[in-house]
Amino acid sequence: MTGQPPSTRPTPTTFEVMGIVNVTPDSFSDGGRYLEARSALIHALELAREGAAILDLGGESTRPGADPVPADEECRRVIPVIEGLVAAGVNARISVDTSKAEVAERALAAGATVVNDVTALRAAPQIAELVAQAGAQLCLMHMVGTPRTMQADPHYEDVVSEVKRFLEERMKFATSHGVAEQRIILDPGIGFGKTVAHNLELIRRLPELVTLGRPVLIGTSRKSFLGQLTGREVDDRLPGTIAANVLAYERGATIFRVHDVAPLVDALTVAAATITP
Ligand code: HH2
Repeated sequence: MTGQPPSTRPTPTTFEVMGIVNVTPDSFSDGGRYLEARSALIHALELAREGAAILDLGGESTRPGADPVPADEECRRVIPVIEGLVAAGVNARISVDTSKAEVAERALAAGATVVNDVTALRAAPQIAELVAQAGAQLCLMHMVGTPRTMQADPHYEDVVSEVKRFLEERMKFATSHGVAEQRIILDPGIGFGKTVAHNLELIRRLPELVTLGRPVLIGTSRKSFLGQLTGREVDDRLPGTIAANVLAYERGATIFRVHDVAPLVDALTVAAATITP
């Protein structure tokens, strides 16, 4: 996509791109495409070649209204992909996007070193101990309600301070259950129980979340607020995705969860060189 082999790129030191690998039949933008483990594995390896520092494998969709998936089925989807990535010696950290202890445990045993929990340990607090034992990283994300209910009339007095308080409290919970603070990543949860105005305000005031002292991850890729702003369908939201991520980078986010890795690596490389010569 970029016409440049990864070896010729400057090594980015100030940002990490997290490539999304959805092994689900119903994800909002690429559901079904990578359901089969082999095609998910090929896709994940391609994202690593494009410069993804982290590969985020998800076996359950978190789109608004999505149906829950049993742990066994989630494992059946993601574990073979993790095993394949490890066997291939992939040059990226493997993250599992799950809120279930059983899935986290099996993923960590198979070689994942990051657990991305969109419930921030509220669905399965035992994930804290599993992460602590494995010495893995843990992403704690803000969400109001559950994926089934989260977009029903979200309301905040002040979205940024409420998200900040929530993340601070979940970080305390995680560290009091053994997770090392330096292994925690924080995420405001763009699109999870938020209106367009809430999402934009969170990006605009991101420096307030950066003061929590942990890396901030941002997930805007192809999301519906970009569609509402631009009128674009899900497959035509890359320019909006890039704009939102570059601005989030400028405001202190350092990890960017995206479907389109190569264009984001380019955009953030230019942004980084511009900000820090
Ligand atoms: N967004 C989605 C899923 N997981 N995890 C974090 N930490 N931050 C996010 O913003 C985030 C996330 C939703 O996007 P996607 O994976 O493309 O869709 P789906 O959940 O429908 O599979």
